[in-house]
Amino acid sequence: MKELPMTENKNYYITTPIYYVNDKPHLGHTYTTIACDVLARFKRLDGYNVKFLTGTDEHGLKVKQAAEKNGVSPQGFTDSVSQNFRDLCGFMNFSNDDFIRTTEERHIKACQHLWTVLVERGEIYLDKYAGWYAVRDEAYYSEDELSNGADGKKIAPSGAEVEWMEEESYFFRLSAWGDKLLEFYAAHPDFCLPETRFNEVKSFVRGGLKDLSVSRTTFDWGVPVPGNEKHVMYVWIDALTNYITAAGYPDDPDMGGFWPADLHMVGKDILRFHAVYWPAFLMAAGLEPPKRVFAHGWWLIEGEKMSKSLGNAIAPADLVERYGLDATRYVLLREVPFGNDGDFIHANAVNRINNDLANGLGNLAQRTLSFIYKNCDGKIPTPAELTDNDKALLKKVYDDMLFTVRIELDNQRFHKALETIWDVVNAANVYIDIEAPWSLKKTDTARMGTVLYVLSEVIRCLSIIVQPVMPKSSARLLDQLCVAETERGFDCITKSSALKAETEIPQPQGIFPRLQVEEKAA
Ligand code: ME8
Repeated sequence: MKELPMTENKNYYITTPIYYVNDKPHLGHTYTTIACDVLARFKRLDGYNVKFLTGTDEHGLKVKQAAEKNGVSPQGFTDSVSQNFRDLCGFMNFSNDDFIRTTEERHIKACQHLWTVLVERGEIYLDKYAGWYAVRDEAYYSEDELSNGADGKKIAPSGAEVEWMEEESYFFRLSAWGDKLLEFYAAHPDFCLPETRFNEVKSFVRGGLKDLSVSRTTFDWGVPVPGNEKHVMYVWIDALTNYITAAGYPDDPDMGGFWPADLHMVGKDILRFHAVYWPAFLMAAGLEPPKRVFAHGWWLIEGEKMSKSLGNAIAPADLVERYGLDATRYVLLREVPFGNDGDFIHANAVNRINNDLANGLGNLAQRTLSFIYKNCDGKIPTPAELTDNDKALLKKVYDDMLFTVRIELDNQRFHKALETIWDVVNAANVYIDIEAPWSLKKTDTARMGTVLYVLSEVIRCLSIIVQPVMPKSSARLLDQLCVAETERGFDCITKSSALKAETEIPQPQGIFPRLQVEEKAA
């Protein structure tokens, strides 16, 4: 067994963005949370004390306008839409430890405390703001960032319409933090991934930062500014603070040992807020920035970003109904290199499921366990002496697989982690064809027993390591091998936890159904 990297702190704190409640959750939101769920489950199985946070972002003009459009109060509106996101967690089998809403008392208290600290430290001051504001993005843009829309209206780089706004506003002294941010980036070369996006962040900061308007007076659906209730906080200072609220700020100075967060997972659309503004707010308040921000790519539909405003969104429930929950989770993380944009193509999903799950892992388990069930009295056979071929396959499983997957996942390379696991699946399928237990049945039953034992052991370890991605299917596989619940952690991917020979197994059931060809045409 290769040495595990030593970690001084066995806590792991991972967060999703908190999602706007102006509409139903779609595949894009689901994707981010699946990625976090996989990492949270992986770290738990790897012995970490995990805190996995998701939630909803409920303030701001956009939400207020959506509530008005629906003829309900902002609170009534956010209560019902936030519940959709909470329900999604159950439906997608997310293992989040907390679900935060920015309208909760604990959060309002944390925002107001942070604000007060920033004021006391001279980081926030009152002035006047005039500029082009996009309600859809909840952001101001400078004149040179805008283009002209078809009807002569000015358009932000995101495609949102902007309007001229003038208001008294509090400002955060972001301009004073440029050099300190650059120093922080230099000292933490892995702070932001993928690297290309980190480079964009650095050049944005090098270009010079302006002070940031952090309060609004034009609407009241937000956290009141302490001491000046004409103002509510800018939705991003409110939203970003959720990450420390959930860790226990301000009451617990140690934040339960969960700060700085290990990973904020976000889409590339909101990287600047997380990699520039958030670390600046935190440093200004005397708090540490998070350890990493990963900005993944977008799911596109025919080249356009999938989004609620464009009306082209895929509903997660549709995919789950079509492919099953675990297969959906697998496909989303395997199809597109994590970090890149990807077009969701059903025919590719069907191929992926049939090749990797039905023919790959599913077939490996089904043919091995059915063969044992029929030919070995339903008991895991006792192995005889191992050949070099047996040892080579087991070495991959015990020594190399987890070691490599750990490195890939610590860099959020989900596709590479799965590729590593499927290299073992493929090697085991090659092994079974070469060793041909069905022929050994007639010539050498002792050797047949050894081959089947080695295969069962490989399937046991594969089932353990795929748990984060496919929790339900892997649990069924482990049940079929009679692996106890307490023997499913990554510390059991070792020879010393190997299957006990002569264990009686139940009649095997197929785990990954092959999808019908006609679904390809859909
Ligand atoms: O920005 N592909 O919330 P939001 C992949 N409230 N991921 C996508 C996606 C797509 N087509 N569309 C959305 C907000 N996402 C703020 C965040 S955090 C302190 C505040 C995912 O509801 C992706 O993670 O607009 C993106 O960053 C997030 O949803 C935006 O969610």
